Amino acid sequence: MAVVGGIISGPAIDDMLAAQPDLTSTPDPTPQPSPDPGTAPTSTATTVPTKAPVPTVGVLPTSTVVPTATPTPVPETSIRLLPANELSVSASTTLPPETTSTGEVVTYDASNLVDRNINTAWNHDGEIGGFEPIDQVLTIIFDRPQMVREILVDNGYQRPHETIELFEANARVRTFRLVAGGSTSTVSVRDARGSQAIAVDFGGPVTQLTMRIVAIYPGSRWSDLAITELAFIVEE
Ligand SMILES: [Ca+2]
Repeated sequence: MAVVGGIISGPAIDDMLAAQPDLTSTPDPTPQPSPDPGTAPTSTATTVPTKAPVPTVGVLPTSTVVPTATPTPVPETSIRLLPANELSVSASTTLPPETTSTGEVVTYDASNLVDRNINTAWNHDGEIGGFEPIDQVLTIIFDRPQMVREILVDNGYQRPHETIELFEANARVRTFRLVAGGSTSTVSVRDARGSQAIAVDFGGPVTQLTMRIVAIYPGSRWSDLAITELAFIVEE
């Protein structure tokens, strides 16, 4: 090969040029993988976003711990039968003592109402003094203010007797009017032997209670009205 005037010529040059790759040709594109006909196309559906929770205004979340208020101590109360030595009782009239054919002296004092003895009774003075049983009054004084919840009544003369039914022979209380602590109430008493409880509410502790007889069950033989026992259930 000869170089003339810096120009390379000759057939060999033409051959070399022919051997050069054609840089102006477009290369084959990189083959793309064919889609696999057995594969399901990926879903192009748009996912709907979950609705964001809307906070509730004014309502505490359930997880919020509300502090518990300190409980106020409740005073303990107890119910008891008031002992007879913590009260006194008096009556508007009392049948005088009597002596039986066997020589027994029988009294009818108001204190018989609270002696816890079923064989003794208070009698109003109807047979001898001639007083009507209506409007007779029993007055109970408590040694100190008492919250009275019940009055226990043994109505009539409940003493057993060999020949006379003293219960039916004497009058019994049918209705009391109670006055205590500024309150007035009317309570019914059953015409029955034994003890019966009468619920009462005087609105607070009281030191005095009056029990006025306003209705009766008449006696079959005598006009005296009898009551065997009174007792008081109080709350403290
Ligand atoms: Ca008695």
